[in-house]
Amino acid sequence: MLGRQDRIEKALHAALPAPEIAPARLHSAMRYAVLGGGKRVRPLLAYGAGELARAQSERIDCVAAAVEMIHVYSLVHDDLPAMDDDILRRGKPTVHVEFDEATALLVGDSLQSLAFQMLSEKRLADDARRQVEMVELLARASGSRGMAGGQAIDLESTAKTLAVPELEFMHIHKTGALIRASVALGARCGNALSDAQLSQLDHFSKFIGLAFQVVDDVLDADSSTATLGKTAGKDARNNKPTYVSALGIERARGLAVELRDDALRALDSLPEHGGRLRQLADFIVLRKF
Ligand code: GRG
Repeated sequence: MLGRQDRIEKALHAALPAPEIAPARLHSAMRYAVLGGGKRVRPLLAYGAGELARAQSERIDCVAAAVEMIHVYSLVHDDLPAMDDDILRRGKPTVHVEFDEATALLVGDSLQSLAFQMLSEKRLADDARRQVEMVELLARASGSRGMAGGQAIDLESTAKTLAVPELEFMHIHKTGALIRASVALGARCGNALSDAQLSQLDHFSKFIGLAFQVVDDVLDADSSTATLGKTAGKDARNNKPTYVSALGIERARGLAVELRDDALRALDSLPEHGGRLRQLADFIVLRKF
């Protein structure tokens, strides 16, 4: 039996059009962006939640691939000159550097469409209405009231000082919404969790999503480009408000641990006390890249 990491790679491989299929350059660029890199945190969260809900692995595969595609689309667009203007991602030249800007735009667009195709072409929930809810959930998490909206706030906040509640609002949208959706979608592939347990899972994902961002800010401030596989120290150079600029690095580190502990408490009433999600929470806070 394949482990979760292998299942994710296999599902992504299978879902992406082969590089020789026309338009070959676009398909090659999509595969370049998605395959061979990335921690796959969102797919792993979907597996963790799906396993608690006793979902069939084939169903979780589709959700896991869908959330990773939305994530990669956001990275490819974020790296463009019009946004964060970066040349390195996952240890490789960014898509617009390796290909060109127009191709990078189309890669993002196509990955976003493919994510929704993954959520709708096979049966992922016993109840068809629940599957439509899943499609809606990912649409809301990705759009202007979710990730894209958070990115808009981020772009507007350059050179501003944000207080911690304002930073929280930005990141609940920009980074948190997709992390929350990954857990919610995984859980909805199965039937074993009650509404109360789903709501505990949602609490977990909200807090671990914020912890993820706090750690991202700390790593940007105190890691090297080689370790991160993306340009380090950009937040300070670009005058971006972060948890490190608001709190200092030590308090930001402490906040990440507090958020992780809050997230873990929400798992206590779940089967196996949250199973793999506990280890993922630790990975998110203790990671070095
Ligand atoms: C362009 C619509 C649009 C949104 C962009 C998520 C995002 C919004 C931009 C990414 C830039 C960024 C540094 C966000 C902060 C946290 C984050 C999402 C980091 C990257 O995620 P990881 O660490 O990356 O999971 P890997 O490469 O491991 O998948």
